[in-house]
Amino acid sequence: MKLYSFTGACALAPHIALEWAGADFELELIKRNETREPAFLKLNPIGKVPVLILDDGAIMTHVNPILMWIAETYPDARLKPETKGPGDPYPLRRWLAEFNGDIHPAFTPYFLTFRLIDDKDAQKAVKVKAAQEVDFQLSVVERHMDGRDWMLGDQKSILDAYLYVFCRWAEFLPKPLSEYPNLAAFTERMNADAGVQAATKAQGLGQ
Ligand SMILES: N[C@@H](CCC(=O)N[C@@H](CS)C(=O)NCC(=O)O)C(=O)O
Repeated sequence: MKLYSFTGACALAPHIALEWAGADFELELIKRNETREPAFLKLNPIGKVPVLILDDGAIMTHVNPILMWIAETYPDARLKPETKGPGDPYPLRRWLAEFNGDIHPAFTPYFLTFRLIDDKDAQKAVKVKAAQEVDFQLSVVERHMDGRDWMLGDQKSILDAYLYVFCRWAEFLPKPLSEYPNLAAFTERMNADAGVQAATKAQGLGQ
């Protein structure tokens, strides 16, 4: 099995989940601009990591289905609560949707402003607005984490791997992570985790 990522990208979330699962996998660390090269576009036509190539050659893309696949393939790692009925577990599904559909895209205009507009002053203005939107979205998670160690309470799950990526990205924004005390404490907990340490080291990231 092979996971494609570039340093610090959202693919760090499935990378951490694979570590937590004890999966046998290989990391293919590429450069961000390689995601638009023809060879990569054959794997994922939208030019984005993560891409997970399974041992039978099947290709999986997008953070959420990859995270769910890991949690379901390695049930002993208990990376998601048991499914007891239709739509269950709702909190997991709700937060996966919010992370991938709202918080993750809120960062994009901040980091990839050059894709939206050429003018440098306009880029600065877009970044100000984008940072405000990230703050609005992250504050929801900050309030949710009040009194919780992990997104789902006391059980670590695939959501925590994804949230950790946002906390790392937030360090690049004007409002320091220390102004989100619950998220800062969560980041410290994650930094102390062996699986997180293995993934960040493999991606060439410091802590
Ligand atoms: N909806 C996609 C979003 C993935 C995504 O935004 N990937 C970013 C890294 S965090 C990427 O590869 N960007 C490369 C680019 O846009 O050039 C998913 O869930 O995987």
